[in-house]
Amino acid sequence: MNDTAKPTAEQQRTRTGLDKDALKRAYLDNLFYLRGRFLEVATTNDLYMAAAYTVRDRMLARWIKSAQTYKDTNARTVCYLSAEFLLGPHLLNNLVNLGITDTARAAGEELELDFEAIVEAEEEPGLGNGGLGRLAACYMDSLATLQIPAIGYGIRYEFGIFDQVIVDGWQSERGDTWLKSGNPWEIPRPKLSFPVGFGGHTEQYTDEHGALRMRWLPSMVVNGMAYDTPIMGYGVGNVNLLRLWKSEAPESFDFQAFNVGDYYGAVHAKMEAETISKVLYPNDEPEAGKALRLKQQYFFVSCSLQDMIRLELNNAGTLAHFHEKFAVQLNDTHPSLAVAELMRLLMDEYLMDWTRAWEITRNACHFTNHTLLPEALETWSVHLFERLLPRHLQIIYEINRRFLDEVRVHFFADEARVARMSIIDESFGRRIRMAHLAAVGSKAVNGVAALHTDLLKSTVMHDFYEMWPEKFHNVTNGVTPRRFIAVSNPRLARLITEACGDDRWLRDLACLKQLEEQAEDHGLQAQWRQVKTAAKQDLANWLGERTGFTPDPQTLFDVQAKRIHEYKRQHLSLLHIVWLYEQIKQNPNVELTPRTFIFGGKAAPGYFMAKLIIKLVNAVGEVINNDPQVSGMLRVVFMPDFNVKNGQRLYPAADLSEQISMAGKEASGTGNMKFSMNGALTIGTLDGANVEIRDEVGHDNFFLFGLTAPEVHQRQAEGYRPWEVYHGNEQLKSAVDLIASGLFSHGDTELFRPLTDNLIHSDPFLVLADFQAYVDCQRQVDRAYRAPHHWDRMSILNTARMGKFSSDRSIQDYAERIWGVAPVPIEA
Ligand code: 6GP
Repeated sequence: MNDTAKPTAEQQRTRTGLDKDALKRAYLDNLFYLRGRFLEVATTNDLYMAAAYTVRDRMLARWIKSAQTYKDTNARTVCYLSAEFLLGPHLLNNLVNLGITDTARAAGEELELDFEAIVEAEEEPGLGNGGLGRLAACYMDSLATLQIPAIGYGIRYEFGIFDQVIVDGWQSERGDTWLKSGNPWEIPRPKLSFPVGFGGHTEQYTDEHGALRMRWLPSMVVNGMAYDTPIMGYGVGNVNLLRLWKSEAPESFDFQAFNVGDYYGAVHAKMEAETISKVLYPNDEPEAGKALRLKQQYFFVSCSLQDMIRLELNNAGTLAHFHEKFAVQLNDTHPSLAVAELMRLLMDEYLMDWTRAWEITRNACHFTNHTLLPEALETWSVHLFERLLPRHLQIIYEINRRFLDEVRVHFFADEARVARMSIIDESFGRRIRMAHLAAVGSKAVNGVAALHTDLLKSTVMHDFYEMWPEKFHNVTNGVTPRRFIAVSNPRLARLITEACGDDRWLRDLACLKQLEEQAEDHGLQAQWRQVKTAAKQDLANWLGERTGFTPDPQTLFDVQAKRIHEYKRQHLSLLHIVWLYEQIKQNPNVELTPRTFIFGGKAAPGYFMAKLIIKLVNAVGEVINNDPQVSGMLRVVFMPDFNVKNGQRLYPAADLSEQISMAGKEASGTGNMKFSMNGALTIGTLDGANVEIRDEVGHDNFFLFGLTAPEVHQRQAEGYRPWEVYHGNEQLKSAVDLIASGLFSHGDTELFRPLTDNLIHSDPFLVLADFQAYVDCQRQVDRAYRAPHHWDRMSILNTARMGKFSSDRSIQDYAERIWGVAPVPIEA
């Protein structure tokens, strides 16, 4: 940057100073000059926008300095390719990371602003479905905090995950219009855009050196335009970049068509181009025929790789060291086309030969698997590829041909294995297995929790593991304590800081260990309980306003919040609730700990059974909450529209966290970590990261139940017969029967039949098999909660021992073992 163009230190202090007066001045300035308002007439959105710009202004100098320093030092950069980034609201998080929350609050007070209302006014960017997208956001936070140069690449969906409203107990979807009031956090870069082709055909030609080459002549080209969002590290000067692509018709487009008089044709083509980044696909839906989704994947992968190539050519002038400059991380298979696209760019556009291009590709890419669910393992029909990406299909065939030759040599004459490992699945029409493409084209493959990685190695990727054992790694997931403690639970954050003597734990979560020695201290316990009760009261008030039902904070808050899916087994918890209800009805004096069961989560719009589970939660709640005989003991409430913002209300308020998936199905889980960090105890199976959480917090401080993954496997191999379990357990049978009886459906015995029939006759996720163990375990929870000192001690120990589950630790693992990247510190 030209020095004369740079604001002077004095100018910067007044414009972007961090003290209260500077904040006040800047705030009024932004309100006036950016929103054209003064305080008396400003709307809540104006007030929020002015606050957002005031905070963003304070990040910009650091952002530019980070970019400049990364460039000057030519530092190795992580490029995190993800179809989803579930960021959550920015404002408070950025205030926390800048370390000016209290100052901003004080400035707001002097201006007589309602700080909470302004924070509330932010509409979160819901650019993700659940775990995978939120993990990407936590990793962006930790990369910046650990001062690692990184760019997150994804799609700027105009409509993110749908908003959920509950109508008559059913989920109803509403379009998410997060951009309607403007997005103050992003900076559009109209000049930073890349062409992305689709369709057409390929042709061979001879280049000027007489070499035979291929080129692709697409039938349609769209442009990807960059929108940049700064990602602020905590307590450091590093600000990294999240670059999201929006699809547009090339500029020349409309003019051309206009000239030949085809106005409507031009408008149509423009709309088609803009459709690509229009909407986020919900997961847990059949992929069939979703050509648009494949287009999205290719679109953002191509833009991102072209951007990296641009950066490298600007800096190094050659692509020979591309893989040394960039560590490309493929967040599940959604960006796995990167393998083929990087090959195409290097060979067809930059005229590299296959061997060198392959060397670069295989050393640049790394692949994370996030699920073992067979229906989530992406495949695309060869036919669709032929139509949309003909050149990539050729490249994939050639990658596969060379790879299968290696397989044949490695596993001498084992054609069955060749068929299993092939990137092309020939069994049901020809399909491309994206996980195989990613595994073959990557330097490292990792699972997201120890158990998940073991299962990955022994099941879906077993052949690959046998061929390349050194390629496989485990990196256990983590979550950011900045957002999930400091932002969501400020009272707890203050208490921890007080108890630990400083706030180092926010940067090094292992420091929480210090709390251990005070876990028995009744003074701390009392404060701990106060903090929990206050959070429960906040949640109760919020729920009261939204659902008309205000839970009693003196009851145990038993929370299950996550996507609604049969494998996660929300219906196991429902069977327990119905069973409890029967107990109380039969014996009103039965000794039980009063509980409020709180559910939250979205169902994929096309997933009938998941939607029926939501209906059942609400139906059971309607009956129980209106039954005066049980009202002191048992309540059930569904929190509508579970998203990051609402999650932040929920995690601090939970006493008990439900992590009850069928063992072997939940790759990791990250909600389990967020709850436990906030002092909830977990009731859970030995699944995903639960295994490691239990090992860390101590087996005595975790409520374990249920079949293990090998037991599940065995049970299914023997031929699992749920109707035998149903007939063999009186209590289970009566709970299932009560649901079928119509008691919760105004006498309708058909409504929940798909659910109860499915449980009795098929029960693919062993709900019935785990029922008794679950109920018994819940009885232990009941007893434990009635011993407050004991409970508080366990709660404190849960928080104290969560150090491992900071996303800082996960990123440290990736940095050392997978990416080989080092910090580039920028002073704050
Ligand atoms: C999820 C897994 O289901 C969850 O267990 C894990 O914690 C999370 O990823 C982060 O690793 N998977 C997805 O959300 C997904 O879409 C393709 O997988």
